[in-house]
Amino acid sequence: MESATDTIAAIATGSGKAGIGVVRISGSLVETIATGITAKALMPRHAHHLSFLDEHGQVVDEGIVIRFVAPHSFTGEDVLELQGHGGPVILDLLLQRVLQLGARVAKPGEFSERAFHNDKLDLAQAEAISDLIESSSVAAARAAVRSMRGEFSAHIELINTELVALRVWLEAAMDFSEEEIDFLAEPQLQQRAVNLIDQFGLLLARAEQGQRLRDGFNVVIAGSTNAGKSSLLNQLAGDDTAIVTNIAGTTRDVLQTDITLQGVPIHITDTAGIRHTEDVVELEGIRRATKAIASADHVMIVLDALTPVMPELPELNAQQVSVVLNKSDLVDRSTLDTLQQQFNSTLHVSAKTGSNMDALADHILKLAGHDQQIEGVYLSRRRHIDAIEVALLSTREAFERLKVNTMPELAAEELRHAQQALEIITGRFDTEDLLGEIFSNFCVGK
Ligand SMILES: Nc1nc2c(ncn2[C@@H]2O[C@H](COP(=O)(O)OP(=O)(O)OP(=O)(O)O)[C@@H](O)[C@H]2O)c(=O)[nH]1
Ligand SMILES: [Mg+2]
Repeated sequence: MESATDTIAAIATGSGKAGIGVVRISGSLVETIATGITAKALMPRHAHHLSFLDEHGQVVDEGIVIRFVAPHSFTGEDVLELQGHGGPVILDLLLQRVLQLGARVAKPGEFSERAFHNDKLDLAQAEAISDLIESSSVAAARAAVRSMRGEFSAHIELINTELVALRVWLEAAMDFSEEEIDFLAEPQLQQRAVNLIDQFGLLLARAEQGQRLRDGFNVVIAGSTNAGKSSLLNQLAGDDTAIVTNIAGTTRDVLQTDITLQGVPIHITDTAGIRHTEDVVELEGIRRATKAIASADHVMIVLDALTPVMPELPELNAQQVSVVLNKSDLVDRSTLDTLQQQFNSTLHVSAKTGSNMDALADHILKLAGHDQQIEGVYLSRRRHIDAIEVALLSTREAFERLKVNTMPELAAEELRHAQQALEIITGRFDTEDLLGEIFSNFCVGK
């Protein structure tokens, strides 16, 4: 295993040509490398405009050099930033020179991983850096910044502090009391229990909203042939992604397109129309459609308002399905109303005229659980939500036990369990096996 103090280097700016490119170096050899490249003594945290020299003293490039001295740097180690010209060849030359002076190429996310190990940021903050770089909408970027700056972690910490305080109180009460105590009879404790569950609710709402902004929502459009599924996909995407014809059975492949609605990435999948057929290609299309339906977050069944036929779909629960009537331009209002009732349809649209598409977008956002009213969203990952849910469940369990006054030691244990679940998010507890997976998904130089 490499020592944590070996020196790593990477081109920290994106590939391709740009005005400026940065080579970043972190580790114990920073001072040697800085001297080797600039032949100057560098004042920490000062921008020096200098020549970058190769091993023969020839100028490779010139630019700004900044040296950070441990622990006052991003990684918490000695760090050097060489800001040269942003061409791939020149940056590679500079990197090679740095490697020659003893550094090795950094692995993806290794700078952030070092920052985590040196307590410069916790795991949720480190993940937020990667999510900020990857964010696909303004809303996602804003939420990522919030998490990166530690607001998500601070909220977790607030809850954790209360969990610890409750545990301490409980343990002390158990130790010092001879007779049975009615824990929740303590009015103050009852209020604290309510507040804590409220805080959990707020944390979960903000994190779930953030997870949607990060991971998006998968909608599969399904229905009988010719209902207008591909036309609807095209309307939503605003282009001609899918082939549309009046021949039933046009779509055979599963076709996915990504759109963004109010900052939420929506992955929309168009599928082959479902009907009885002998056509081998079409049958394969229907098999693929069925597979896509099974893995969807939501299945939007499209019905042709003129000839509505409910397709035969695999078993799905009611929350996962909604019915949209298409071709509203072909039937009158009262027919639409009747059909809406008959098929329990949420809304009607016309993929041809574009009528009611705003309502469809709202409908999808609602299905995705997007709530514009939620403020202070934290960009989060599935693992965060899972951990919060586990912690909330344990906390509820603890209060239930106290309510019926059985085995307060088990309630204390539940609270400890809740605390540990939350600490997995910030990386304070038992995350060794997670770290490799998390940091390897970062880009190089971060
Ligand atoms: N009048 C009208 N025609 C529509 C509307 N939506 C789709 N169509 C027409 O209906 C026909 C079928 O449309 P598609 O989008 O290919 O239907 P589909 O459900 O994808 O069909 P398959 O891929 O065969 O399952 C085409 O001729 C479309 O132009 C609509 O809202 N109004
Ligand atoms: Mg189609």
